[in-house]
Amino acid sequence: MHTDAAKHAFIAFGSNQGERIDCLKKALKALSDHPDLSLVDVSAIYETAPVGMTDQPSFLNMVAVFHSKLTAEALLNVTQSIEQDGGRERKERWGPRTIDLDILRHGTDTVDTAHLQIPHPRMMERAFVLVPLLDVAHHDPALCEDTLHEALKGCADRADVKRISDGLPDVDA
Ligand code: PH2
Ligand code: MG
Ligand code: MG
Repeated sequence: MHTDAAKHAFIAFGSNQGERIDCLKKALKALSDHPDLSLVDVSAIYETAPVGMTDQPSFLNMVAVFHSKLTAEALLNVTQSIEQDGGRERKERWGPRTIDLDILRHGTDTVDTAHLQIPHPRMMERAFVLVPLLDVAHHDPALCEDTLHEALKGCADRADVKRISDGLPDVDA
């Protein structure tokens, strides 16, 4: 299902299994190729220490912004099918994964159902989300960068987020 007014969709990417860069690339391309999504910008890529379940490999994290003509629910279906195509197996909550795609924001939508919460309920508590989000936050005037910086000060993982590359510009690769 799709609507005509495009919204800014902010999607957080995470990978800590397999060829992590390739997993990010493949998911970015799949989202960009969707007829109702168009890529606006990507953050840099960050290597981050695992949060929550700490006994697992380090992650690569980034955030991408799209113009979305989908509904939030339809976007969730798209991200979940890309996660499945990326070989993700849901074994344990917060465990290792080839690709995790989390919808952070979708325009000014608020959604609170059993399987989808937007804005993402934990986004302000995690430096591995906030640091890449700050790279692209200027695309949405409703996202206040001062608020993000303030939230970042309270994140226990803020020292464990290291910029490793300027992003994945070559979506067609
Ligand atoms: N995702 C999680 C749990 N912990 N830690 C890091 N560093 N990066 C993640 O993307 C991540 C995590 C659950 O989705
Ligand atoms: Mg996640
Ligand atoms: Mg997820």
